[in-house]
Amino acid sequence: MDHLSTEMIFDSEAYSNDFLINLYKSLLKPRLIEEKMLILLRQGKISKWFAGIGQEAIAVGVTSVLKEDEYVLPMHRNLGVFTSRNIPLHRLFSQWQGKMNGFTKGRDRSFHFGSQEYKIIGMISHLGPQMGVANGIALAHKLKRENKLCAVFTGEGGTSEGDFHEALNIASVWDLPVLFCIENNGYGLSTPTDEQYRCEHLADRAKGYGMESHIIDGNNILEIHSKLSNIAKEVRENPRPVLIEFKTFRMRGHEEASGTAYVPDELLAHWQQKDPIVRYEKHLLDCGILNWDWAEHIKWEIKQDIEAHLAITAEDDFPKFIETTELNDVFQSVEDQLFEISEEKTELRFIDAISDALKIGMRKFPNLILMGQDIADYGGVFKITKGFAEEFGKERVRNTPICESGIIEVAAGLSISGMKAIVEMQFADFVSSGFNPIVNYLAKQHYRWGQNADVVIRMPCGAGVGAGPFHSQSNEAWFTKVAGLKVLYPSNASDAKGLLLAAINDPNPVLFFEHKALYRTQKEDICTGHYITDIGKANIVKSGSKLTIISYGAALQEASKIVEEESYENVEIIDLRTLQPLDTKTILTSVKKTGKVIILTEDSLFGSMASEIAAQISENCFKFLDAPVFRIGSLETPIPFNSALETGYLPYQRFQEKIKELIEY
Ligand SMILES: Cc1ncc(C[n+]2csc(CCOP(=O)(O)OP(=O)(O)O)c2C)c(N)n1
Repeated sequence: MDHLSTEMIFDSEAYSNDFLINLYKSLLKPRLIEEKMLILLRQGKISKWFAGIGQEAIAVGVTSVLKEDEYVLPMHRNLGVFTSRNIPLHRLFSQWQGKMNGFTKGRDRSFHFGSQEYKIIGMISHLGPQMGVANGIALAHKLKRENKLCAVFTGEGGTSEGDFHEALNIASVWDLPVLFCIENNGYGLSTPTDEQYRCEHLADRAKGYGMESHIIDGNNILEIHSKLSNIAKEVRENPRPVLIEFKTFRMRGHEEASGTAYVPDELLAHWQQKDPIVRYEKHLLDCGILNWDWAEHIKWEIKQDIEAHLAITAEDDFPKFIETTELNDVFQSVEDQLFEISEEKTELRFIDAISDALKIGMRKFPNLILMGQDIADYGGVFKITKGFAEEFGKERVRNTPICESGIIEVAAGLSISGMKAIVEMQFADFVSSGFNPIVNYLAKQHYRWGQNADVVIRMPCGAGVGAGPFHSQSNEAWFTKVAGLKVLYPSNASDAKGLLLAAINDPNPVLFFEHKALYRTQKEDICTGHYITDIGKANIVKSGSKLTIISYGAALQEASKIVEEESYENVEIIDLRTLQPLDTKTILTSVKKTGKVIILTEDSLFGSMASEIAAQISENCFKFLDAPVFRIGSLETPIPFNSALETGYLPYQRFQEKIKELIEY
């Protein structure tokens, strides 16, 4: 059917009257709630509203073909998903008003929440990540042999984001059971479809990903239900992704305040005639399945229900600000694990220690999945996972396409499904292509709605190996300032193993920095078997009372070498090991004792860990200081390739000069 035709044919013969009436009720509910919300918006009782009026059939129709224990990942116009899952309305109202009985304790607005109870995983504002997260959930279904699928929504605007393309590609390569549902409603904010994409139908894109697709009239609830029921059944039996483009229209402004002045009147008038509820209601009336009095009664009942639930919400409390509660909810608490610490030791290089930790983690947690480029048979570019595919199988040791964002989103989805994930960045530099899901999805999830993100991201990083601007960065400070991420950066083989095992054990998102120059230069006798190095605890490598050196990673080793070579005595050296959460106590105690401090980082100085630590010392140790706080870092340039340039870029020459100056100060 031409999607601009107003003709709408309902084929209701296959359905019982009860089913058809229930579907009518399910369609009406979000419409009547929205009409009420528009009134509350004008009264200033809710702050924003993204209307889905005219698009209800899609959310209601998609949810109606899913089983109750199958996840659905809706967007900002999909109230029908929430009402179809029978969430008590007062909880939704509380959520929208920022009250305690919502789903986020007033921490996030509108539909930005998830609920394991109702198997709904709500969006983050950035739209696209939803699709990759759906892949993770679907992957968990596949790995657990559950014969389930999940459905995820996007607008046509969201399909222009890289996340869409990465998600479809991954889903196709991995045969993941996901229904990708595009609601093509004509406009992305004010942008019409011809400024958004150039293919005739978005469904046509599926071919490029080797995927099945369908175009469905998004305003015809029965067409949606009948076509999707069949597709869903087939996908459960034969897991694979399917792209569905629903043709529909956004009848109101992007959000209420923005209006529809840019939409031609005739277009609105045309789609008004295709209203999914009015047309379906007319069909039921024409067939004698419904009569006017009954229809009016149904509407009255729903309105009564809405009012009753609004009254409950009126009694609900707004959150009170309690600093410790806010801070404590950023991370899920970590359960202590009991290990049999082995007395036995064996010499391992830094790189082998990491490999050992990964292997132990994989053996201990059968629900742990490794993902990364070339990590399976090839063993990764540093060969850290060599032999893993044979021992653990390729379902758990997964080669990925080159799509950092999409894979980190998969990791988020696995965690939502109760699994654990480690993602290997081929080089830490490439994390910039996966930045959004780390800082906005993984980091904020526990604070927002109490769901942990059990993901470790391994980051082979660092300069000094002649690898130039894109294979050498020490980019830990990109992440240390994001609440909700733990950041680890070991300097030796023993800590590398213990911290990586701690990261695997920790149910929160952890960035694990591995300096490449340490891989084969650091080796020591370390405990065999399972042990943990506590996250958040610095290590005093050398005690002294004259001066404190604070560093981490490869820079720590360089600092120690210089102290030894120059025979500096009575110097205290602190290895931070964990950058976030920072062991401030150890730092301040040392500086109060020595009165002199120099902080060395391989990162360039501006906005670095060194700068943050210097600020904390100035604020807390002012009275104890006998000299200015010295910060030494790399130059404020990209990292050069040529070795003379790289040596000049790195901070060690300047460190040697500055430490002398500080000793003599
Ligand atoms: C990454 C990102 N860029 C921009 C925005 C601002 N924004 C929010 S919704 C929206 C339009 C989305 O259009 P579409 O995906 O078609 O969904 P619709 O609103 O039409 O349902 C825009 C531009 C955003 N939330 N996230």
